[in-house]
Amino acid sequence: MSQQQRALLDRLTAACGGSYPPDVRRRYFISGPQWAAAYPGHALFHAPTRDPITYQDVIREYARIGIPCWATHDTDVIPTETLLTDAQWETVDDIKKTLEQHGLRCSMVTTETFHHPVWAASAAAEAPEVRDYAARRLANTVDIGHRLGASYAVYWPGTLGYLVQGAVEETQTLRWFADGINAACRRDIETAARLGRPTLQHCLEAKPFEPQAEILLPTSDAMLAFIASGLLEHSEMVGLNPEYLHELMWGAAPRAALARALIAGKLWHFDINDGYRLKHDVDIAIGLVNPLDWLNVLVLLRSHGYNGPFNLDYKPPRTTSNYGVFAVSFPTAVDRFITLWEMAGEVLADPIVTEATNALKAGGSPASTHVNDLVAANRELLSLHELIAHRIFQILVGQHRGRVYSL
Ligand code: XLS
Ligand code: MG
Ligand code: MG
Repeated sequence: MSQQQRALLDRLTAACGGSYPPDVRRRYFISGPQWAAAYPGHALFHAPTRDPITYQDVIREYARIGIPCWATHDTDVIPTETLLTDAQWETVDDIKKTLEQHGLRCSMVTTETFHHPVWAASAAAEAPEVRDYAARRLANTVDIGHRLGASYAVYWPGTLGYLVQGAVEETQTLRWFADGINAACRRDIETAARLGRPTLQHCLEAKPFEPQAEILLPTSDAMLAFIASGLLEHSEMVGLNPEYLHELMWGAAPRAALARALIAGKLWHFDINDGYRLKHDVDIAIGLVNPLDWLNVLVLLRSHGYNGPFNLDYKPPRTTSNYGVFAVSFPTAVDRFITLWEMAGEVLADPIVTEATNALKAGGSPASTHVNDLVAANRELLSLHELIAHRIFQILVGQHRGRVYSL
């Protein structure tokens, strides 16, 4: 039965067409997180629907699909109790070997500071021993990152916030949080110098709600303000890992949030996924909800020469099987990203978009500088805004290549 169903899945996936061979997929700086592929489908109200899988499974399958990079939380691969002991290095070295065997590289490492009971009051808890432990865990992740050849470390602060008000003093907690990042940067400078490697790029990731009701650093903008606050000893080592859906969740225009990170020179890493405004973190795969917005996001990033990772931080839905995770979910997500990225190139090269944009920028040659003449000179030109949006829609659906839909 399940063999037949797999054959059906494979046949229909192939019938969709539009997929890229693994060697083409590998040309893009795409990373696959350990936790995304290994997510078993659990949630507060949901039991898991998939069986556990290992890093060996994930790395092997990513290699087969053509996902060139792998990323992980420390606890995705090493039990909490084993971290910070010599035994952790056995696993790290085995991961290194597995990555090499399959021709993958580790691009990013991150510390789990939200799931384990020790983080009940966050990594910036009142208790100094918890904060000291957090600093050691963050520094340890830096060392793991160097050992695996990573270039990025990500920090999603998770529980940094509260359910009920009054006990947590925000300014104090933010200072304590900065102490943890400072410890990671200090360790990075030492370790990188010892190994003759460049330091990592440390990237903060915001999420407006979950797993707390109130979050101290809820948006990428809040993270930018935190980086510039003076609390960080090495703010030049710290940038952003925005997540597409995390910005939508608070009602932002993701493209505008990314633009603010770009002008600050802090857009270093990008978690790509999809979902709905003002809803929880559903982590749907890229392009399944907002393909037009995604196309526009990628136009912005391409036009600014963004060359950091595109990290597939989504969760295959609970209805997808273990088999489907690698047969359908990951290859189709990668292919939608590539398609949208290439389409973004088409938008940038499109003669209609280019001519319209240039015409808008040239302005309307007003008869005088009087305000009424400025309005008159631009009146017809400004209809180009809507024309450009129409053209981008056409590119999204392939109509720029002459395809029409009529009876
Ligand atoms: C959770 C975050 C998490 C980070 C890494 O919502 O997206 O997966 O990307 O800890
Ligand atoms: Mg994320
Ligand atoms: Mg998310």
